[in-house]
Amino acid sequence: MFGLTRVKKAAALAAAAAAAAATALLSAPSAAAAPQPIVGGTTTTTTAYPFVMQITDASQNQFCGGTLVSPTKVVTAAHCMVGETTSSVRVVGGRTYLNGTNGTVSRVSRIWIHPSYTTATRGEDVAVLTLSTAMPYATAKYVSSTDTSVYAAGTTARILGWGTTSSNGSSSNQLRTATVPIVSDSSCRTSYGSDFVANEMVCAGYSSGGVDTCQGDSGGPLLVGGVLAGITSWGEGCAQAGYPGVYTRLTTFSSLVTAQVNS
Ligand code: 4AZ
Repeated sequence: MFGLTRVKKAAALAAAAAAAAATALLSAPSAAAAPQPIVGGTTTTTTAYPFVMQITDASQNQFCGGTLVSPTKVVTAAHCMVGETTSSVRVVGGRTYLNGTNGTVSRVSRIWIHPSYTTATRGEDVAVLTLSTAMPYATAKYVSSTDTSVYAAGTTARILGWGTTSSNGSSSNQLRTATVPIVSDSSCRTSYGSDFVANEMVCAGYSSGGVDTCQGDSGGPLLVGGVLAGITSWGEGCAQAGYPGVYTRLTTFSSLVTAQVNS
């Protein structure tokens, strides 16, 4: 079994004891690992990507990302919602910086978690939040069930988030983005063995590593051609050579998401 970093970077992580306990369970970075930029790309803004939402606790501490797909519906990862309730989470739109106070804060009136979800490595890592307050931001399109060509190996995908910029590092105050190539299912199976479930997941990253999502990016978007095609889910560490990031394969869940968006 791999030491998979797939905990959400909860505000609880700030609690030293909890962090220490969690760290012990997570993948140990190789000795003297160089800083591994997630999203090794560049800073960006919610003006450029208005559908990228912060998922926060009630004190507006970000712990996951999400994607606005209708004014009142946000797609995120199921693993981000474990232990959460409609009163414990908020969705914040239009806020580029973690320490900002601008944008729109909404409460959540309903949390739908895929009914078969157990753990990220089993798949079904998808959730849909219903917002109490409509977001005044442009929404993202998401793939339909037949759009499977977006996962052709080598296709350029875009990742976004406020997650840590190295394994067990600190979060980025500013939203970041990078592009990574989609990895073939066979190659991802070689990396992850039976934890990689091809009809539920898709991998993206360079074989040499260096660019990836990381803790706190979970739930956020993987875009192909500007369309939501994946949800940041899990991986062995962050940006490690031979271990691409693993994303929820949204085509598989597209109809279920649509049912939630229309409900
Ligand atoms: C996380 O814990 C996480 N390198 C997200 C993505 C990846 C690893 C961990 C992929 O939120």
